[in-house]
Amino acid sequence: MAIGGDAAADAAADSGPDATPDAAPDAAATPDAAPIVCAPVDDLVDDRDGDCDGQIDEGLPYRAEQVQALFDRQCLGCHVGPGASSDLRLAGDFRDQTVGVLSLQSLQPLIAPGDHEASYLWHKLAGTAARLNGGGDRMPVGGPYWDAYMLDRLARFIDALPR
Ligand SMILES: [Ca+2]
Repeated sequence: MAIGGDAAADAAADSGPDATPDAAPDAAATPDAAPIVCAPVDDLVDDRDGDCDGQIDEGLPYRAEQVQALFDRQCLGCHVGPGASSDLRLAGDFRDQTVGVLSLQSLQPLIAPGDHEASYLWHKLAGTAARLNGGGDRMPVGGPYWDAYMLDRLARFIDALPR
């Protein structure tokens, strides 16, 4: 029977001399692999996780194009074109439509250059819009929401904008 034959073959393979020593060649190969070099700190905005902690360029400001790429991916479902939600458009260069521009929800600047705490857009992403007399849903609506690492990088970008 085929079933019996397979079982016998499996048993032979499991108990054969090659069953267990397979790990040895992999272990021997490890020293030849390219070494992973982790710096003590991730202190360059280079889009790499320089200190191997799972976060890219943490503690450093986003570049404008990185913010735009996030907005393009997460916000343009609603914030684009003539019918844009809250009359906020984020396509193209978001800075043209946010820096020093008042939010219709709170009449606070969407981005107050040099001051993320006064920036309504930052609070909408952080879920703290009520602090600036705003409200509505945390953005992006339905999530995934920006985590503390991303919010910190956006805060640093805003804080670095000339007042
Ligand atoms: Ca890192």
